[in-house]
Amino acid sequence: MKMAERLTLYYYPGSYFSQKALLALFEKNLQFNHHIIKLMEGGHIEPWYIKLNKNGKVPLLRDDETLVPDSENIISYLDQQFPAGSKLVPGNKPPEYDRLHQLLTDRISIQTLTYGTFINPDLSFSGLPPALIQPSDVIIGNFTRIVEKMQRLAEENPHLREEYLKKAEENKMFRDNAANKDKVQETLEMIHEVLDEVEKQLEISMKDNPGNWLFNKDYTSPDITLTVFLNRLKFLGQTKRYISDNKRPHVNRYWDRAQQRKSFLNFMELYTNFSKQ
Ligand SMILES: N[C@@H](CCC(=O)N[C@@H](CS)C(=O)NCC(=O)O)C(=O)O
Repeated sequence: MKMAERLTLYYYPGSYFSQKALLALFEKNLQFNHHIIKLMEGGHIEPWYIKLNKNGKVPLLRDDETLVPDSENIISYLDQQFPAGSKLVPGNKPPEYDRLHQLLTDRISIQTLTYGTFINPDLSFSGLPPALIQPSDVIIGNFTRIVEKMQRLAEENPHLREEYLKKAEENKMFRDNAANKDKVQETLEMIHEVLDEVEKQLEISMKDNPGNWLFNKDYTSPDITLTVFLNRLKFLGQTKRYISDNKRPHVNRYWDRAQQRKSFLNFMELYTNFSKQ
């Protein structure tokens, strides 16, 4: 079976967690079918998709009959199934690997960071790209509409009722946190703490070799998370709040290098082509 027929990624190019799965596929040089799930149009809450992934989230990987939800699971799955290409999850984990990985994946709410900056554009350090600026009541209204749609779908699909009601509650929370300016500022502060830890680790790693990634010469799963995170900061006009030649110089150099990595360039090409459509 050709690989392009074997693997399918259900994703949205602008979605943070989808971007992690895409980078992993590109790191592994894998061909895959692209199934775009349009989040803004509620593609992720269509009953057929909820049946495949009861969390109603992207990304989701299908490998023939196997369904793998969640970006971290997808990265581990690809690493086990396709040993060629970068080794994304090392057998012998370097010191600090687990602690830093957890910090990068769990500490910051990406929803509060992203939608919080959209709803409070004055909190963007260098400003949002004009195309992304919308009145905050429109953004909050879009959330409210999708919550109402989830509640309606719960009534229309009794066998998926629990899944839809759980999603409705979660999305209300995303909306309320993003609309709460204090919460967004708290999140922006927390990023300083996370990046301080990253800076310390990179200083150690890059002392051995300036071309090293987070832990050594290998670009692993936490590097994927860090790259996608730094890209999200850039997208939101937040990079200069945290990094420059004088602020966390190791993270700054890392980010310059990460943007030149082939997997990132592949991702950017895909993202740019999609945005042009
Ligand atoms: N832990 C999951 C999180 C996935 C996630 O939150 N995806 C977002 C897009 S970036 C989503 O599908 N949001 C829609 C929703 O929660 O209703 C992962 O790592 O894949």
